[in-house]
Amino acid sequence: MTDYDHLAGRLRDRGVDVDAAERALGALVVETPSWGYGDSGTRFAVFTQPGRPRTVFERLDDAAAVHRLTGSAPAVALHFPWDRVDDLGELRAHADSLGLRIGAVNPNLFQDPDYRLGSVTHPDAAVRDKAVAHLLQCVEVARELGSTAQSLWFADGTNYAGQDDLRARRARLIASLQRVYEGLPAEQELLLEYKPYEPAIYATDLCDWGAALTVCQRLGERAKVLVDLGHHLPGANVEQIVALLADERRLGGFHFNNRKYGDDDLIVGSTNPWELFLIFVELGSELPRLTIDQSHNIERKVEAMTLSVVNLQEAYAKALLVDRVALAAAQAAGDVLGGHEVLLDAYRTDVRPLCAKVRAERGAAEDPVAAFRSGDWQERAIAQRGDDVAVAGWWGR
Ligand code: RM4
Ligand code: MN
Ligand code: MN
Repeated sequence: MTDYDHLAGRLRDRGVDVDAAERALGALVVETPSWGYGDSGTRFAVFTQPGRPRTVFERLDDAAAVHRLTGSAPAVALHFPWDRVDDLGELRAHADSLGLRIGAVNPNLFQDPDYRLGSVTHPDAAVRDKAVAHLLQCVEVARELGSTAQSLWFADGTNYAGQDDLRARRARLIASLQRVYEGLPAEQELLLEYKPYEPAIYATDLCDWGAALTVCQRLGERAKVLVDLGHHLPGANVEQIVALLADERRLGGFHFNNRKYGDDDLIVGSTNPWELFLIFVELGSELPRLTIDQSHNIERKVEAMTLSVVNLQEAYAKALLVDRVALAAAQAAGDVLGGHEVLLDAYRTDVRPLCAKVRAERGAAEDPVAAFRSGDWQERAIAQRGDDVAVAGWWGR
């Protein structure tokens, strides 16, 4: 008897609809980030890797490799101007040829020196106009690429009490975003990402889910909150935030990564797999946009991204096994640990054989990380692309 037969048999005995779980798992879509394939670093150094992609076309090639291995990563989120090309049609065609589509478009309002005091919140109207113009340009870029979301993160904030007026900044933020929202075609959503601190140290303009949600409510129903798992103060109950936003129909999506201390951007599921599982339990079968936002500085990019997608598949698979009927019954009966045990039972299930089967059925690898490690992807990338250290990474582009 194979591991899969053993697992499927046990699950069926427990009343799990294994076929339905496999169908749901097979439909999982994860967007990987173009910026997760190029060189990156800490604030102390950028680590260049031999064979890294030199252009957005090559970054898509790497994303396609992750999709081939995992079967769940058919979309790629782009960052502009880092991914700027002369011919967007050519970029879209390249994605098509690889079996990929373009995910969320991420504008960049945090590297231009003009944004020293903020972008959409800047005290000077001319700088705000410049920021809004970039955002509207990204709306057009998305339209041409067939993307359905603008994913916005602002570095805007202040470092010292008294540096600027907090309410005036909020008013400027809302007024600027209203201009963007008005220019948004019906098929696009506006996702607002919050973050408590960094680079602003005293007051970040979109510091938490409440700040983001209330701005979204002022904009309109296609404005939704994006939850980056690394953007909470220690101890925050992220799955509860997810429940609240989903209940308000304002959960726009995720930036998946994992943290131990700050916004660490480690591989999702590497430090807190229980939290990741609980988030998928909260989501149920209604999944919003799921994007990876990580910084792989010393690990090999394609391998790290592959492991990230596998970790998401396993967390989702476990969540699909939760006995919802038993959970509701325990909750209704006031059985404090009964519901907890239902969750533990699903979480402790070794779902790897089930994930392997679903991947194999989709033409992906049974064990994606092992397949990557035993293949010659890295060697071929080095042969084709060289290891020229002069290629700029994501800081420098
Ligand atoms: C931020 C945030 C954004 C990402 C930038 C580079 O901390 O997570 O999503 O675009 O980093
Ligand atoms: Mn993020
Ligand atoms: Mn971040």
